[in-house]
Amino acid sequence: MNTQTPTHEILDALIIGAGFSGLYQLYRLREKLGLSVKVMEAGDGVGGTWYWNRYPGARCDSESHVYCYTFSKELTEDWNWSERYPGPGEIVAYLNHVTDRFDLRRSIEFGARVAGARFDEENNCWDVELASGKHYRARFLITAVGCISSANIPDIEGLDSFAGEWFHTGQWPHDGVSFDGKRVGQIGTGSTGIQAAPVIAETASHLTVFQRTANYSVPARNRALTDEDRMTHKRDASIIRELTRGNTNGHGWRISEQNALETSPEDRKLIYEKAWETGGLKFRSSFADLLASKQANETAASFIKEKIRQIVKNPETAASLADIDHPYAAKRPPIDTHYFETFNKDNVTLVDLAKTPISKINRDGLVCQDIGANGSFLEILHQLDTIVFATGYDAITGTLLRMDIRGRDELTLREAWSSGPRNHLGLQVDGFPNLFMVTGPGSPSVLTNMPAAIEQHVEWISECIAYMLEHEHTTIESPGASAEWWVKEVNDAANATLLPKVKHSWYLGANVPGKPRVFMPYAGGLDRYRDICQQVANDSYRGFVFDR
Ligand code: NA7
Repeated sequence: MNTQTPTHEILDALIIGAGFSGLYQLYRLREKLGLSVKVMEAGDGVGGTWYWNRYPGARCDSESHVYCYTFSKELTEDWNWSERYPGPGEIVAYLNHVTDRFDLRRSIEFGARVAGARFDEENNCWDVELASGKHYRARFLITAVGCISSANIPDIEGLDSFAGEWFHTGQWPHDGVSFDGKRVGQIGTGSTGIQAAPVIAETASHLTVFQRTANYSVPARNRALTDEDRMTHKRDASIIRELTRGNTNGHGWRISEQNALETSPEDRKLIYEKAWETGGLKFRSSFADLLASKQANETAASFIKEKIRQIVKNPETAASLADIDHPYAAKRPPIDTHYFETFNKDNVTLVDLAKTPISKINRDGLVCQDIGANGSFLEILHQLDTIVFATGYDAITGTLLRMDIRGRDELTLREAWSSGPRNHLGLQVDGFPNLFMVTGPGSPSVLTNMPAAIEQHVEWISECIAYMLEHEHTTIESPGASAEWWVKEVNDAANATLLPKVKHSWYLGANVPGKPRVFMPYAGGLDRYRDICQQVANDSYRGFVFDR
């Protein structure tokens, strides 16, 4: 990073990112604490993840009435969601509404990509450098960069030689992509691929879905909301708020207290059928023991696999789609609109990469390898006009580590996390004073309905800064021992579940070659996490050190 003396503004706080986290953090620090704050946003508009993710079929998996802020009654009153699950257009419109309602835009610099930040030990402030070369100085630096904003584009030989077009779902052109009459290849069958395939198949002349790992999915059952739905959500807003704050997952429901293994097979089937009809992520809350016991999980897994075999008419395709190698919901469980039904269309083919792995891309398309009966390799060319990479993200740490962040003694975040992310409560890293992370690694983040986790983090950080102002503290940081304790808590929480028991999962960083294989989110539940953070604050920020 260029260390030229910064000449620009000196702020109380600089926030990176203008999505759900950054906007609320700006509001809390500027409006409630009266601080001088600026948000640096790489995009040309607000929205964060949703600003970039405009791929076909993109839709939030949280229900709209909980995928929103709860801090302002007036805001809840004056916004009307149109569907059970909001799409990117509506979420971005909501965030623009919030931005204007609270006059936030004047504190946001758009097209401002942060290249790096260095802690100036002499002046106890952060020197932040933008890609443009511009500098800012700020006492507090808050990353609000989201968890899935760095695209993971696999390094497949020959991509440069491909004569057609290719796109990653997380960097989708804002003016759309036409698939009319095109032979489209989609790589990836995570939440994104499962949403995209049915929509791409509507207009493509042919869609080939390349599946590396078969995946579970439950129908989303999206629908238009009625006036009555909206009235109920507004009337019950405070009850819903308490519910999302007081449960493990931040959604608007509780996990059943009943165990699958203590329920008769007949009753269990009825419960799963009902959950399948209701649709959505709530399916995973059908029983208390689904993520704790392999045997219990197997009951949900085999129910869904049976549904796949019933829906998909071609037995070979059905077998590949249902050949799932991990426990249900041990990876992020997708929800869909006619995903499995899509494979009954004449213009859709599944390629099972477990049988014929990708070997390269050439001018004409994607080449897979088949092993002949005599052990010889055969090449199969899938001719394509367009390739869609629905291959996910360098999640949770990727965006943080792409910036050159340096703490005390020029220690880079990349060095500090060379064996995986280490921090205290998912909020602060040893050696990086006055740097806070919203929904970073070690916090419940992606295991929850994100706005619920975001509000908790933003409120905790804001209260911590208010405490520092009141007590005239200049810096706050967390010593290594605190990180050691918290990393153990994070590992223990994950190991009490089936979550680490998968081959490729972005929760584990295992989807990105070379990334340390460490379970990153805190799996102990948002309610428990909230309590721990509150106890730490009540105890004068136990485990943190002021004015070292
Ligand atoms: P995911 O869940 O990481 O899914 C990525 C998919 O791409 C998954 O099926 C991967 O297979 C596949 N993939 C990744 N790399 C390759 C290569 N090299 N070859 C073939 N297939 C590959 O990302 P999503 O965008 O779907 O979802 C991310 C989150 O966004 C989601 O959970 C929601 O929170 C919203 P794998 O399973 O790793 O074998």
